[in-house]
Amino acid sequence: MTPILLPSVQSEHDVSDRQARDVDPQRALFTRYSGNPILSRDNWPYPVNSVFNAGAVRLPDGDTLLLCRVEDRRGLSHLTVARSANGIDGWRIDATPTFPADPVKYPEEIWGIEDPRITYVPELEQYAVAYTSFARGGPGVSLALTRDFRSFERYGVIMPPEDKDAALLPRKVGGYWALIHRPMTTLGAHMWISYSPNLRHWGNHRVMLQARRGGWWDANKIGLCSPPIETEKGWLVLYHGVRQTASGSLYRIGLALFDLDNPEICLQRGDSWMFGAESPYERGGDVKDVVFPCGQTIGTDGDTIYLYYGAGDSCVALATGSIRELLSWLDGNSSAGDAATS
Ligand code: BMA
Repeated sequence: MTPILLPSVQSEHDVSDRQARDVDPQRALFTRYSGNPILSRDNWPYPVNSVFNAGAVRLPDGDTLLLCRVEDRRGLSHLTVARSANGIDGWRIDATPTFPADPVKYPEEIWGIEDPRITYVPELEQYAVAYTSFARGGPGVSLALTRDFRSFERYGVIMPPEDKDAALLPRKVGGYWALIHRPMTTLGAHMWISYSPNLRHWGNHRVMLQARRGGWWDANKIGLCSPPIETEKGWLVLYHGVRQTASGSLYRIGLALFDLDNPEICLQRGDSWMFGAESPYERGGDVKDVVFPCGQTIGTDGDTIYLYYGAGDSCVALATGSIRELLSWLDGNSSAGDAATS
């Protein structure tokens, strides 16, 4: 295995060097793992077309669990668990689909389920998995709870089509559960937040972050990537922006920071994207020029982000970054929230 920068091997000197570094807008904020991609159909224990867009969580026993979107050879997706002791290699993959679509009981899943985002919810002592359920009406948001990623309690569709890119916040805000999601409306493809007393009935829907317009990298469509990261400065949100070009869509990743107590308030939004398709496995694949993170874990130092992302809609790749560096980059490269919506 090629070494990757792990928090345990960093010295105090390294840390102070990083703090002292100037904020350079061209500096790469994420470092790709040199052994990428970490998972693809070649690793899979049964025949599939592709493995990508995985939710991620660090389990109490220290294992990293990826809940991978697996597209079968009909073109329909299901979710399968892969576990690893170091989150990098040695993946143990369930022999059969862990969480298949169940279109008999849940007709909204007739064309499969996609793009899970996992949130551990301490109050419930369970993981909440928000995923895309795909049927004739288009993609919608469904929710399931699990303690062990073996049995799942389905809540069914919680946001009707057309909606996707959803994750639950890990705790209640103002006494209500909060869900970030991306409905398609006549206003455009913006990120919204909605609230619920019981995870079943949702209301108080508000726009949280708008796609920009015109020539911006995140004009046309935006959507949540991995679940928000709670920091002292606010909810740190990675979001994807889509730029339509003559040769297709470019999916790239930007950053925004939202108020901890009122996540509808955008405190900062990066002007430029900070992670885009560069490597062959990102620029090629079934869908070219796509990086699509659905999950991350945080290292034992509380700062290192292990970002798991789908590359080219074909495989899962890993990149590492630093929460502190992302926050400091936002300080030097962002507009105030309001200025960012034009
Ligand atoms: C989005 C989602 C993702 C996919 C991406 C690029 O709309 O459907 O699942 O990775 O497009 O194709």
